[in-house]
Amino acid sequence: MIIKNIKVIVTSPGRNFVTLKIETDQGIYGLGDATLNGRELSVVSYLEDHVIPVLIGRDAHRIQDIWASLYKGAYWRRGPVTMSAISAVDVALWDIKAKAANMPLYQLLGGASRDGVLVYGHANGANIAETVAAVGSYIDQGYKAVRAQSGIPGVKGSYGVGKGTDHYEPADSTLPEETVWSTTAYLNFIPELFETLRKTYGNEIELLHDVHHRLTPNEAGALGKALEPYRLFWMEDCTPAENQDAFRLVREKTVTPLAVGEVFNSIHDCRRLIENQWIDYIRATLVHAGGVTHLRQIASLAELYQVRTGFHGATDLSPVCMGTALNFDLWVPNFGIQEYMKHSAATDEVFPHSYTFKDGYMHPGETPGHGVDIDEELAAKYPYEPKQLPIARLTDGTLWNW
Ligand code: EZ4
Ligand code: CO
Repeated sequence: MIIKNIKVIVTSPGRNFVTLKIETDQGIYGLGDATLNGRELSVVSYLEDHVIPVLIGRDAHRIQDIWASLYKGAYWRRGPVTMSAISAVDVALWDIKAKAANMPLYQLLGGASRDGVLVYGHANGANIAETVAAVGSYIDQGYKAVRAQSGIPGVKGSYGVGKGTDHYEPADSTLPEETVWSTTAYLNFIPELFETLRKTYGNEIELLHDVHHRLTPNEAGALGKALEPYRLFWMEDCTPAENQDAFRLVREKTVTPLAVGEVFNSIHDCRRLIENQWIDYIRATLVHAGGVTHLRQIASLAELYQVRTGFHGATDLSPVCMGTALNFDLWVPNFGIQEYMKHSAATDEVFPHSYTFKDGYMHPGETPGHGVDIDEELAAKYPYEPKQLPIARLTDGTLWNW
């Protein structure tokens, strides 16, 4: 099966998405997600200028060889732009292979290991009362796991808090929005949020929290310890992970489970974290960490060390990524949980898909491939809108980690 034509489709049905469409001489096509939030057009250029010309005329079935040639053949290895481009190609080729086999992707990977994929939703509010109510609304919708984020009194623009009744969408301004961060205010505040949630909803519901890289290892250890009575499912991205050894310091101080990796793009970003069992969940995703081919390798390494998957699934990862992730999740032996933020109605219309949600679990559906398509005519009606992610400064003006 020969690769005949490849297109990069940029569309913004409420937010920006980059989609790669690979067409073959046999009429079968595959889709891959290439969205890198706030840096979308750099991946478009990488694909159009450097990747597509190399792929035309190649055998679409040779996924492993194409992966290796894009990874090794560029000479310049890894990095989010390169790896997002490789991921998009890889996912599109797995979509093609599964369609050619007339099977949903999870069947090709090895079949279902479970009946459904446990997902967690995003609850947020400006204060504890609002966040508690938001968690309740997820429980009412059937969710078994909910991430809780709250505004902190006196701190402008806390991570994870929506504006008005909107879902939280951080990349909402042309130039980076400035937010403020106070570690002291945060650490004084957060335990009360989870204490209230446990008092209100009991111990059965799984609760998660995203620190979004704001703490030092020592502070993260202290927070993990303070949250132990409320039995979190995980504490996410508690400190930056460029220095993987930082997690040893956190691990020594708390038994609160640790998740990290939504910004990782390679197995080398998490090898030490996994081999030393410093984390419980790996969040590297199909769209940013090399597609099915590379994530399979990361998941297999993690399985040896009882580290489970917990893929990133925010709305800046397109339905193409979500559908692929759900196929992967249904199969992967060491599955933990999948993040799920519902896309807008406009996004769902541009990307018709077979995945469904019921009683806290999702299923990728039985459509051959990953089960997600694109309506190109509709996509064309939503032109690209330049948007960047916010930055965070300490109260004295020092630039901090967002
Ligand atoms: O901030 O996807 O766990 N989810 C997250 C997300 C990220 C965005 C960045 O593009 O941390 O909300
Ligand atoms: Co996160």
